[in-house]
Amino acid sequence: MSSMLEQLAQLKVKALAELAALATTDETRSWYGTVLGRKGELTALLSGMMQLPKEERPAVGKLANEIKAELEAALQERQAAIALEEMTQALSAEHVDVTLPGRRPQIGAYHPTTTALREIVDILVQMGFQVYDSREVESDDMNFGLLNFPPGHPAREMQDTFFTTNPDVILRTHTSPGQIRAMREYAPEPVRLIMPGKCYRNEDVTARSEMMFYQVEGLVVGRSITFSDLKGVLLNFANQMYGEGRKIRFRKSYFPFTEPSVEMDVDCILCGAKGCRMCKYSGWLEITGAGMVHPVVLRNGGYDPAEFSGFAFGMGIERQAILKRSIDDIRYFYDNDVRFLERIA
Ligand code: FA5
Repeated sequence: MSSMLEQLAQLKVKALAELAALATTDETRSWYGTVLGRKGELTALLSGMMQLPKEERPAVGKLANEIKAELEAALQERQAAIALEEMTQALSAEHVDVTLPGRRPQIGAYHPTTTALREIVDILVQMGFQVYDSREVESDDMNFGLLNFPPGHPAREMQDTFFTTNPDVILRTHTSPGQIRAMREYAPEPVRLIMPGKCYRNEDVTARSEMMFYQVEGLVVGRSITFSDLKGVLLNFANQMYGEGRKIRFRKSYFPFTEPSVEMDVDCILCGAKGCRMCKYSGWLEITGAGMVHPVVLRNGGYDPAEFSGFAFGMGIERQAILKRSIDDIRYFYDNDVRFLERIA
């Protein structure tokens, strides 16, 4: 009998020592299984009780009950202490220091190209132009041939082209091929369209020139459209885009698809035409190429030049964003350096 009582006492000491070393709630659960559970050490020990003489059994049973109650109480106490410890740790891990300076959320902003594009499109839409979506991948014919650039014509070299392995498939060098596509879709109805989009030129990238840039093409075809209409539209555009009272001037130019061809300048918005770095001390900023649609192009688009006339213009978007927001290098636009976008927003 003494050995059974001793074993119980030893079990208690060992179990209490183990319990004291536990650190987590999970560990206390497995301790319960090992010591007090149905297949635990206490049950295993008591299974030998039937071999004891009858008179010894009550004392062993009593001690076993006491130990069980004691261990259960010790377990509860330990679990409560561990739960408290775990909660304290969790709270300090999630601790919020209200004295720390706040983190400013980053506010998104439009890319300067998007802003300029929207501004330009809005002005022209308000004048009655409709947006026509043309394609970026073009045939040589659409980009050049039908726009009156004969094969081998030196004017093709004004726009260095990105070719594909198929010599007839190129990336458009300007938005002007949209003129042919739009005319072929609408002829013989009059049209008043703008075509914004990306263009690609195999050029050396400099502060003023990118390989990929945006243009907005304008095209008006109808009966008795004159150069005065072109002038009125561009003057109105300049006043809305760059402020009332702007002066504009036309310089003669050359494009195979317009005749006559011009470049339109606006008086320098930065220096009031006195001369500065931005206008290269000329007092004028170049805004767009333009002209009266060439009769050959009208015919290629499906209009009879004896009955119809029209004007077209093609303006660069980044260069206008540069003018309006005093950005000094076009390369910032597509470098994807977020510091530029934050500064310019
Ligand atoms: C043209 O592309 C003609 N298609 C414009 C036109 C349309 C004339 C309709 C007449 C009638 P040009 O090559 O000059 O012309 O380009 C027009 C504008 O696109 C330029 O003034 C400039 O603002 C912009 N541009 C041209 N090349 C680049 C480049 N590499 N990087 C950034 N902008 C460019």
